[in-house]
Amino acid sequence: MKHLAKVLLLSLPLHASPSLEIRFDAPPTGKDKGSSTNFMGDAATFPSSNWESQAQPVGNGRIGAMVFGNPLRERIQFNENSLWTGGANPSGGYDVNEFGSYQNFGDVLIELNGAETDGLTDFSRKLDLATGIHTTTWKKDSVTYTREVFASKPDEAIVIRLSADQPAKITGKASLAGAHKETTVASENTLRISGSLANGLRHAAQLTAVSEGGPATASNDWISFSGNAVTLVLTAATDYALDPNKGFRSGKDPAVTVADQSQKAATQSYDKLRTSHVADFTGLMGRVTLDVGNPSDKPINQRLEEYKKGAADPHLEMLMFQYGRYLLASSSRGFLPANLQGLWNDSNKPAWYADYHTNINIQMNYWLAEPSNLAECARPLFDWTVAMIPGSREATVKEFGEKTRGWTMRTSVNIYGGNGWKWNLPASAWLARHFWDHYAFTGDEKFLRDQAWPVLYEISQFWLDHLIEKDGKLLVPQGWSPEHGPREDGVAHDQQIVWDLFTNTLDAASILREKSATLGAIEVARNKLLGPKIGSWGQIMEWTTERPELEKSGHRHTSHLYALHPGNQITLHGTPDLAKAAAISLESRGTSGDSRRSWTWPWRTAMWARLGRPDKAGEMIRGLLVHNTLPNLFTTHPPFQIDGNLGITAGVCETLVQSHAGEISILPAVFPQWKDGSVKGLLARGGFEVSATWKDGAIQSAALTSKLGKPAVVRLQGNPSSVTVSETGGTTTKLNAAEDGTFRFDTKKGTTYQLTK
Ligand code: FUC
Repeated sequence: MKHLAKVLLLSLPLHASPSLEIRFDAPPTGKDKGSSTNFMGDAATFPSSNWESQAQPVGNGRIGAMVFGNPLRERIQFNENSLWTGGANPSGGYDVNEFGSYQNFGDVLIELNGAETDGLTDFSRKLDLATGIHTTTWKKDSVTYTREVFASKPDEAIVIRLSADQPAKITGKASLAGAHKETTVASENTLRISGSLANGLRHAAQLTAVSEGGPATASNDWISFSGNAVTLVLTAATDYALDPNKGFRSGKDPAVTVADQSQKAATQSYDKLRTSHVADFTGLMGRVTLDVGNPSDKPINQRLEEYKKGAADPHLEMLMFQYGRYLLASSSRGFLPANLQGLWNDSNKPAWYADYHTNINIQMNYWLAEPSNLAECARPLFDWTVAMIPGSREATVKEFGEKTRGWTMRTSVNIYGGNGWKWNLPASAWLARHFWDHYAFTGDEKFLRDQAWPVLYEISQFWLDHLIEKDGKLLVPQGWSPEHGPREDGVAHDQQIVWDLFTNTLDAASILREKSATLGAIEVARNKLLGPKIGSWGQIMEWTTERPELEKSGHRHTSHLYALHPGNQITLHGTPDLAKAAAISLESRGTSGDSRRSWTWPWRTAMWARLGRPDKAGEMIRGLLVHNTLPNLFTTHPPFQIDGNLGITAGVCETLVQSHAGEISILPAVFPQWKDGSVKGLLARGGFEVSATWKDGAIQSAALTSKLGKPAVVRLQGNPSSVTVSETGGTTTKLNAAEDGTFRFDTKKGTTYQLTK
């Protein structure tokens, strides 16, 4: 017992949970680039400064807003993630009218107390990632004012609250302006907009003001209010349904939907709305704690500037990790998945239409979901993929002939089953990995049978029919190492993805006890696939022919290393020669030019982590912050692209816990700049929750909670020869490492095991 107490003590975090606030101490600066918001009437006097780099996002997975944090003339730009033009796009082109584009919804503008900024002091605006609440505060004439904004999932509304620390100080007005020239209709304390897009998609939004200690009255484009405090409830919806059988329409009038939602939310007290939201949001964010030291007291823009000049700021890197979790939890919950901008978009023609890109971006958006303990946030990816199958199948059959089995996708996909731009043949197989991984992490056999299996099996059939044989090997024909080099047979990227698909399908079949001639054929084909090849300068060959001028060109994609990450055909301990070659290839891409993109650094963070190179992984997160991060910590391609934010969280997960190689590797590549730290709540395949502490970069303790009762195979940083395993409320055992350096022990469901050297 005494021993156990000591072990538990060691496993506690070094500090209390670190702050997760992203704080500025000045209102937004700079000018917007390309915003399509149509400010209306006298709203033109409102500042619209730097949407992509200064405003801060809140979201409930379906509706979201960018909060600028201007004290007296505030702009809150909002979105709903199904507000899309376009449709089935039968031509397969990438024309904005046919393929469509994600749209801006509109703005809420708020003017307070005559908007006289003279004498305003003590300003701050901050987003708290722990609670999902944005707060702006300032002082004027000895009164402290506070504005809070959050997007509530339980109440399906964006809630804005203005209050002061003295009575009768809140006087102002608010407007609701749509981005599609909607007319605002005012009645009582409410403003309404509604309309339909060229494709017939209907949309509506409603803003209701509840004032305390005074009236709130709407007329023309504004609601005027005065009193002690005011709560503004914003609801927004479309008549989209994520269901091809319904023609992607719900049949419900969105004006009725938003009125109902508004009625439900606006009749509750602000405290109640806030309490439900905080309980819901902390339920997600609170699952993982990462502590690498306390923050400096400086505002975020200054910290980032100093970091870019070379200052160390482990807490800033930790914030990037939690920001990715925050952004997924805010953009992907039970409806459409996170698009190229998550769900935040101020333009009616955003870059790449803010669509779903299938050759890295949508996949990277979801790498973090399982390991960073947000499995339910992956649900929208599965639902969207399944809903896109009929449209994608039709496009696939049109391209490959009537007899085609299975389906795949082009590079761009919308929300109506519409595929656009060039074919990306391994797209569907890459998405299938996510279905498999959800099972691998959760052990959910029902999901494996009902949802993952049909996807894996059908896409495997597509590939059985499409491989060609050359010199006794099976090759993917006419592939492309995205978006690099020529189309030809046997491109490494495609070979590796098809290997991954076949392997996962066979593993799924054995769990589900499926047997068939097709499965036999898949096994034969998998074993005949041309595998990764090492080239003349020690690299993984990207094509079957060497093309050093391309391989060393610094291209952004690292597609030929799919087998290293997210795949697992190449592993550090399982295939050391290929791992060495992968390191040479990765190094040869360099870190300048095209290698500096939102999503390049996260992928390379994950890859270096899998290669057991904390030094290199640490350089990658630094590169992301130095070259591709904006002051509000959005990552930029440019422009803003969310894959970098969501991806870096996955990259960090790989430095702390890996589970892709049949073992749980704990602290395999902790950034050297994170000297002392602790992590709690990451997930590993096989149903384990993992925590660990380290000091001077060296592991101190680790803990594993077994959710499924499966045997544990654990590798600890530094490969100690023995370890003490203490079962909570049970026995303590000393274990010696197996020949491969791992520790193996049986676990009981729901039990925690403390590991100490
Ligand atoms: C892929 C990438 C680009 C960009 C675009 C949205 O095509 O090659 O870099 O991220 O998606």
